[in-house]
Amino acid sequence: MTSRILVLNGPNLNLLGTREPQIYGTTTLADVEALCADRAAGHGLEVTCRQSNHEGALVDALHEAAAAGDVIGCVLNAGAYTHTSVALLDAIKATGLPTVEVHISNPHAREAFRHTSYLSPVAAAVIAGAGIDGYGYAVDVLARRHSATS
Ligand code: CA2
Repeated sequence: MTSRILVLNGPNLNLLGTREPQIYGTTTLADVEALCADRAAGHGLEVTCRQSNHEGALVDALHEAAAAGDVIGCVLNAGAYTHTSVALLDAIKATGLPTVEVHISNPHAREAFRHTSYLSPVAAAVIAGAGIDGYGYAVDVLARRHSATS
């Protein structure tokens, strides 16, 4: 069975490529998911991609991935929930799923309320400000980590 990475995107990221291109670029979410699939394939891995605007659905996606048994980690852009969600923090911790936190923009160069991440303390790595490329780097981190531990 081929191991998988969960690529999980949070609120409003379904709008990628259609609004605020000066901040988030012109690449669509489908393009991002294809990028992750290509990158994962280069490591002999597959991806499962999910996006939700609802906090509980994101928590459920993490639980389901951890229960599946073949998911080696999660690439997570939790969007604005990054800055608010104890529930996602707890889900990452509780599932033990290695999670790479990704941000397209650099939240530290933006408004003060974006400078705090509830997720970073439990993330395996944090990649911010690299644009869409950050998703590919996150797949690399999980793949290398998996091959080093298996
Ligand atoms: O830079 C990132 O990737 C963020 O996670 C994006 C979140 C923001 O709340 C975080 O502070 C940083 C917002 C996602 C909104 O996505 C949109 C995409 C296209 C158009 C409008 C919003």
